[in-house]
Amino acid sequence: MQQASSLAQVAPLSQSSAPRRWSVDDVLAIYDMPFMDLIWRAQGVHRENFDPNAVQRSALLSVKTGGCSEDCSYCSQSARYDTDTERERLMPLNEVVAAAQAAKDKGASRFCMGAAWKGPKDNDLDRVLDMVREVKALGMQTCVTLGMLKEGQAEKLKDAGLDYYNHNLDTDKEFYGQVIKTHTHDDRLDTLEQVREAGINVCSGGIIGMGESRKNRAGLIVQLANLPKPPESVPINNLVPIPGTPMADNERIDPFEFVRTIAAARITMPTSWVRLSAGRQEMTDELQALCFLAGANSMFYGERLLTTGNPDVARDEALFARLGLKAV
Ligand code: SAM
Ligand code: DTB
Ligand code: SF4
Repeated sequence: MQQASSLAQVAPLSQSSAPRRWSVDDVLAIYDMPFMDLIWRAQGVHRENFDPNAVQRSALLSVKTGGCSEDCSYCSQSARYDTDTERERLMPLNEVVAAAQAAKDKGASRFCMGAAWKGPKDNDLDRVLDMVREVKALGMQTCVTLGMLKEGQAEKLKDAGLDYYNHNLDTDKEFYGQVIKTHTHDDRLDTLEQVREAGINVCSGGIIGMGESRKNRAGLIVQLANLPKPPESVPINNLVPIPGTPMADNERIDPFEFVRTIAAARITMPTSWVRLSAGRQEMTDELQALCFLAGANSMFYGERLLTTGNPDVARDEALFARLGLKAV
C-alpha cells in the first residue's frame, strides 16, 4: 500500500465557505495516509464540528420484510435469493408504535422504519404516513427507508413529519452494476434529489466489503461528499454476509480499511453525522472505539437491524460507560 509520506501531500481543508469538491485522487490520498496521521486528522475535523464524546442512536425496525423485486446482491430480502428471511406483510400500526415506544424507553432518539420495496405504492405509503405521524407524536425523530420514491411521495412524507429519509448509494457508480442490475445508481440519485427538494434530511451512505476496490470506496465517498448538499447522515455499513446471496462467501475486509473509510467520510463531510452501521455485532469493542476516534458519531441501537443482529443494549450501554460516551 502506498502511503503519503507527510500530511502536506494531502489536500488541505478548504478555507472558503463554498462547499469544496473532492476528487477521487484527493480521497485516495486520504486513504493512503499513515494510519496515525489519518486518525489525528479525522479526529481534528470531528472536534471542530461535534462534541467528540456524543453518539446519536437510532433504532431500526423492518416494517415490511422480504419478497423484494430487486436483486441487490448483499440483501437477505431479495425474492431472487434463497435466504432464511421469511416474507412478511406491512406491520400493523399499533405494533410499530409499540416498538418505537420500547426503543425510546431504551434510549434511542430516532426510529427508522425499513420496507423491502423497490418503492412504495400509494396505498402502502398512506399506511407508512400514519406510522410516521404516530412515532413523531411519541417525541422521537423519524426516519424511513422505503426504496425509490415517485413524484409527490417525498412531499407527503414531509407533511407527515418525517425528519430523515435513508436511501444509500451503496457503492460508487462504477461498481454499482456488479452489485445491482434491477435499478441504477442514477435512480438512487433521483430519489435523493426528491428527498432534498421536499426539505427532508438526507441519510445516504454505503456498504464496504462487497468486493469493491479502494478506488470504488473513494468514489462512493466522493459521490456523497460532492452532492449539492452532503447528506446530513452517512451510514457506513460493513457487509453482513447473508447465506443464500451472491455475497455469502465474500472475504471480510481488513478492519483498518473500514476505519479508514469512516475517517474519509468524516474528513470530506465534516458536519455530517457518520453512522457506524451494519456489521457492529461482529466488531470488538476496541474496533468500535477506533471507529468513533475516526469520526463516527452515530449508530444503530437495539438488538436487531432489519433481518440480522446488532449488539444488545446491555453491551452497548457497557461500551458507552467504558468510553465515557453520552447518547444524543
Ligand atoms: N429497500 C430499501 C432500499 O433498498 O433502499 C430499504 C431497505 S435496504 C435493506 C437499506 C440498506 O441496508 C441498503 O441500501 C444497504 O445499504 C443496507 N444493507 C442491506 N443488506 C445489508 C447487508 N447484508 N450488509 C450490510 N448492509 C446491508
Ligand atoms: C443502513 O444504511 N443500514 C441499515 C439501514 N440503513 C436501513 C440496514 C442494515 C441492514 C443489515 C442487514 C439486515 O439486517 O438485513
Ligand atoms: Fe430490496 Fe432494498 Fe434489499 Fe435491494 S436493498 S433487495 S431494494 S430491500
